[in-house]
Amino acid sequence: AAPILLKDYQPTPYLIEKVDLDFRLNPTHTTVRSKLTVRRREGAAATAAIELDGDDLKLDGVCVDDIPLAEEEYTATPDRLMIPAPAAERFELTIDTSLDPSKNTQLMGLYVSSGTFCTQCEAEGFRRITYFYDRPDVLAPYTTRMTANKKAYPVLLGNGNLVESGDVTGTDEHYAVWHDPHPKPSYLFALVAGNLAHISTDYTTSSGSPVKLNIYVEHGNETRADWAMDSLVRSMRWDEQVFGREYDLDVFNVVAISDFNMGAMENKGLNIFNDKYILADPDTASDADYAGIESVVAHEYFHNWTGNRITCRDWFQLCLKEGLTVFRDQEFSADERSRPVKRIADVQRLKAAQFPEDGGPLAHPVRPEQYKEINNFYTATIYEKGAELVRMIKTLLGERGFRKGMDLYFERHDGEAATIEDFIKSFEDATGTDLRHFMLWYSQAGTPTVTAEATYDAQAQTLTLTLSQETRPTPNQPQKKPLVIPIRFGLVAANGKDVGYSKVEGATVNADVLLLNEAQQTVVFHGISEKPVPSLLREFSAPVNLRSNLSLDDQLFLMGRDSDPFNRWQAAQTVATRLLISRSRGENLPQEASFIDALGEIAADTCLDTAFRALALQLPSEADLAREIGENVDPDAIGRAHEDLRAAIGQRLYGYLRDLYVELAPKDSRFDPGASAAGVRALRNRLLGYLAASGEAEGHGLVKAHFDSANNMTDRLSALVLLDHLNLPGKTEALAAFEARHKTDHLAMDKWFTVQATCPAPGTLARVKELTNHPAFSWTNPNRVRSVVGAFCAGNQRQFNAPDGSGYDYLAETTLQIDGKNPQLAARILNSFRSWRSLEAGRQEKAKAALKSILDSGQELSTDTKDIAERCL
Ligand code: BAL
Ligand code: ZN
Repeated sequence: AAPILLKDYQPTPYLIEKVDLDFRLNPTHTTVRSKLTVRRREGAAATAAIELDGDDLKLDGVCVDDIPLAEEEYTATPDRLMIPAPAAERFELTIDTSLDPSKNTQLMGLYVSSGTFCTQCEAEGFRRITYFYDRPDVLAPYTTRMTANKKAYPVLLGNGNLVESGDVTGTDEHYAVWHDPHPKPSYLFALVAGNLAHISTDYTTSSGSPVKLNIYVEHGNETRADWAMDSLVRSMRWDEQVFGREYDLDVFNVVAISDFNMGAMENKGLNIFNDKYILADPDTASDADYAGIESVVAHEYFHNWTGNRITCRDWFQLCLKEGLTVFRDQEFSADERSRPVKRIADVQRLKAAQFPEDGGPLAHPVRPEQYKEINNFYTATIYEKGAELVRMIKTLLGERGFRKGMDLYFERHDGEAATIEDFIKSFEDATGTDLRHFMLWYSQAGTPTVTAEATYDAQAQTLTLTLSQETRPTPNQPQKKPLVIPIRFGLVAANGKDVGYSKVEGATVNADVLLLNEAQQTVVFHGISEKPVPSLLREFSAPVNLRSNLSLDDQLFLMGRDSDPFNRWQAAQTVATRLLISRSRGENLPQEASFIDALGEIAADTCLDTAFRALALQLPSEADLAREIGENVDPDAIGRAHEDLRAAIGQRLYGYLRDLYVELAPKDSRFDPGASAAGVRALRNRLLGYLAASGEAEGHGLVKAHFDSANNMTDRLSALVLLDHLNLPGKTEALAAFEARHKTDHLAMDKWFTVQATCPAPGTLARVKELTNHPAFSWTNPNRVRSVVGAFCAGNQRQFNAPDGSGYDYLAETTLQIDGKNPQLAARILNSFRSWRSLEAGRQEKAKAALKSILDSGQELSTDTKDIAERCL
């Protein structure tokens, strides 16, 4: 199929003024009557056809102004309904369709999950319910009537406010009518019908409007929704305080569903969540889960303004809502927790998920210019890099300028479907700043590499920074231009303080932000009386790779002394990366002992946030190292180097880390999910990791004791990973104990699956295949598939990349197996091939053959899977 192009955008010839939907819900035979008030757009030709999208639809009838159309008056296929030239300028179009939600395994449109009817319409799921202009620029108010069996489906939820409900006399059915007054595109439509329990809270907005907040879960899970509710209330307050945005309906409903392709969905007034991002209690959810719930609940809530009230003109603008909303949820979590720790976590995620995408065959701009399958563009580039661009705008304009720009954006575009140009123009107009050059970040793919060389001239008292930038070619973009790169910096003196300077030449510098906007710039700082160590890209002020001529000793200095916590962490990562890469090549660098001692100092530094200490003690992952090496990668050599350095750290610091581990033991058994208590658990588990890696029998014993005494999932899971991945005594009993404890809880069992699927030891693939026969596993549940197959392919560098190609063949086979049922899920796991070209030649050949086998299988592929396989090759 031909790709869809941004430059081809055309508004529809007709507008939809009003949508009235009537659902008669039945698992195998649901009928939908859609009444649309249609008006020809001003300026559109009177002869213009109305052409609506469908997907796999069965049409039962079509009327114009209540008069059935004769067959020759329209054409209908499962994917399209066309009325050649409607006679009137304004008319009511009634469309009847029927569906079998029980057979909907794609989890797009209307489907049934554990007996509950639910919907997923973004991006193009509404067209699987009824024929419609299923595109984000057609906005209308919706009224939804639902009728269903009262006993099986006592809860009936729709968008907006409930206007009417009652029993259908003489039947065992009841009905509810919901009205959403805010015009919205079809992708924000939702309904839920099921037998669900709920928890409620009364919220009052800062201007005094009451809102009922409800979270719906399966019966018995009510208390596990408390943290999500707490997160929701805090998010609502934060958006009022930080962005001046209030909620706008009488009720806000959230529903947890167990079969869900995405993390969650921001449908207007009726958010639907993957239950992984709602359910939490200390026994089944880790600290990472608590943090994840907090940020996803906030993210979906924040979409109410950035996504719903102001939506996207077309799917090319997806980052307009996603990048911006990720930025907003990151800021929320930073305010609720530790800002530097949150920034480090966000950068880790960006580098782990987005940098490899940007450096491989799936690279695309933050605002793509073409796509074949929009589902494949819910990517780390749109989301995480998109958020980085918003962050850079804030860095360039400052706090006040940023807020002024956001206010203007809300004022100008509320109720509209907007573009990136509209967004940027709001900042330009609000602050008088020219952001034309900045727009290149939206259209140019690839991660720039910034190179910095510092030279100090003692006599002239100058520090010269020679900066350059380069972005490698990406698919369809052979030539790259220089970008505007804000580099936050400090020049660190021996005492750890930033030195001042009298003047600077060669770049615009605003406070501590230097602008690199050419391919090369030489920047001279004058009046510098002692040789400083430049600390560049503080707070990770731009999504770039930084290479500098700082020595390992300079980096060790920054690791211990930089006033910017992010760069202290980054310096530790840079040193560890160099040590590990050298080890993977068979060399040990002399600075290793100093590095390990510096880690020991950070571990014990009680002036630092405990969560920060835990992060600073974490070595770059094997995947991080593969990305840094970039070509001819041998995952086994990296894995060995990683194991060896962890063992070296454990051995050199053993007694010291053990004492600290004991000292940090919890004083009582109460569980506190807050950031500070989670930070202590993170540090203690990190220390345990080194004690385990040391090879000391005592350390191994501590791991088993940690597992046995754990009163929360974070500790239990950390110990289980060590027992399993290091093959420590007690591993088999621990795996069995975990399984016995959690066998009825699918989310906890996902963790048990993932621990085993990510074990770096040989034999894991056979174990993965066995796990897919476990009673708790299901090929139709996306969370289960991701916890086994996804975890193995994306989270097990050594075994997925086994030199015999067995991991690649397994991914190809499972992709084909899943594709017929759930194309989105199949395409998503197939993304694990995205870095195959950076591997050594033998593995490259095997990966390429596996990818080709998907295209040559003879099986009819979904557009989702075909698109990823073709682009990867
Ligand atoms: N809009 C899809 C789910 C999310 O990003 O919130
Ligand atoms: Zn989102």
